Amino acid sequence: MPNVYQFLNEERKGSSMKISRRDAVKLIAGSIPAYFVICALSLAANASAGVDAAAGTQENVAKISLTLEKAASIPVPRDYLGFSCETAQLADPTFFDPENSELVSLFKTLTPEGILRLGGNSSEFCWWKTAANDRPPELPESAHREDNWMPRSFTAIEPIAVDNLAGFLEATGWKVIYNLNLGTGTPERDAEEAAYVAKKLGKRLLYFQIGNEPEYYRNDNNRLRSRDWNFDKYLDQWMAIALAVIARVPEAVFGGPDVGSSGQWVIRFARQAPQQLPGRIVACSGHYYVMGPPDDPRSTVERLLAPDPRVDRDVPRVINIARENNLVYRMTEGNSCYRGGKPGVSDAFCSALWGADYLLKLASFGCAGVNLHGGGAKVIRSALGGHLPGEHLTPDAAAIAAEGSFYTPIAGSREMGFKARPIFYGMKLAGVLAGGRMRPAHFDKSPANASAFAADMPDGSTRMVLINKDAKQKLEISIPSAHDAQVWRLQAPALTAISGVTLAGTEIKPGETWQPSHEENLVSKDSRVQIDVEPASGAALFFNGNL
Ligand code: BDP
Repeated sequence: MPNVYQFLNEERKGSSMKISRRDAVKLIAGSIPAYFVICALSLAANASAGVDAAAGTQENVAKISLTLEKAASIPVPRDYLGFSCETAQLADPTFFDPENSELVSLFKTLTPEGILRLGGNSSEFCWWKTAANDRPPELPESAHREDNWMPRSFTAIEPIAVDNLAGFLEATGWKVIYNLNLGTGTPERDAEEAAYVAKKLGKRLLYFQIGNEPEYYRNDNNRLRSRDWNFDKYLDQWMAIALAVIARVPEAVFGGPDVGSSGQWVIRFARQAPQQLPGRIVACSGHYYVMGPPDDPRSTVERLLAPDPRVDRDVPRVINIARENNLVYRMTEGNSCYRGGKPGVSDAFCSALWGADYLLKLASFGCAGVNLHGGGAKVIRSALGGHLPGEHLTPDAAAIAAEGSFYTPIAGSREMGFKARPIFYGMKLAGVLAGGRMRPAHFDKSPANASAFAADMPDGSTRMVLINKDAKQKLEISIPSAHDAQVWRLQAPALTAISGVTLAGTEIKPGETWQPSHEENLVSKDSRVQIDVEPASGAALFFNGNL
């Protein structure tokens, strides 16, 4: 079979920068050639139908019309949205706890049926502790190295954390994807943990995964395995743990390989794992960060919002590979900028527009769901070997980090209270299409940096999400519709605003039921509706019927 799916590995050869392998992968994973940014900017200029260059006015308006394809196609699962958190978050059993009412309410506000994925680097350094005299495994030599970006110590997870997690999931209506430890785990210990988790969580356990970003184990800043680590060795070790888990949990099912970026590993996993364990593999999974690290000057607002050809090219391929093997594909981890996110970008309103667009683009490709990574700065810092490079970048960065990692959708703690960061709003906007079937939407001309997604909903109505990522260009969009529509706006004072974000006029607050306070009504005239979408804003349209 020709290698149609090269993903990153070919490109990596072209990198001449002196950086570690994992950095190389992540940099490439995030690199959008300047060429594309320039294209986007010039498209912006060209599509500005309203710019009156001769008169020299500043008005920048694109008048465009939108068409919807007739047939609804790809379903968007109701549990499409999700968060990803470090397993080490379970070290505090009062975090995912039904008594943690603010967190419960924020999860419910995002969606009544989400998926929490527990994993990340820390999952490789968590150990299952059931008795006071249990001792952690021996720390690998690599954990003492300064150049290592993996945890430096072990974190104990105790059964009480899983008991509370069960209550938390019950209270929120969510399910969990639970990563077991491959890096430093053993079949016996993992099976013991899995047995307890499966028994306590029951139907709220979606599936287990084994290992986090396993293709990086041989890299200099990881070193969980030696240089000769490869997929065959991985699959052998993965199987040994899976079989031990199955022996204790007869109904256990799995997702994998939860790679950082290697498409090749996804392909091999999709083909080989189900052959060895028929009926046990239910999902393929991987991660995606747009850019990073935060101290790379190329990690910018502009780049986050620019078209991302890598997503367009690679994600459909990986979803098809999964599908060919009767599996779904879930993006189990990722966000705007790896290594904890970047202040002023990952925590700013631009991330909301990126997030809504990214989530819906992946849905339109047939992705089963997306989990955006986050959590407290302390947990993320220790998952990164004690580093959080973003916290020294701006004068306010340390104060922001005191509330949460820069990319986290939910910041805070039980002591200080929780809050929804801007990206949470983008996720919620995307969520209006969950449960529907996507209808491909096309603009008649390419506006600067905008997108439109639509879905037919189970009640027979059509919904649409419009996202204008351009900072200057307003869109005047004409949509064929015999039905009126209600509109929710996603707005903020600026792309870089870290507060003042509203959806349908309302801020999302923990402990309060979020409700739209400002719904506009679009009236259909001559079988069309017109909507203006301001620069740097989004909108959800709820039509009163099927388009
Ligand atoms: C991912 C790891 C996660 C980190 C994240 C990051 O799985 O634990 O927190 O990178 O770099 O690769 O922020």
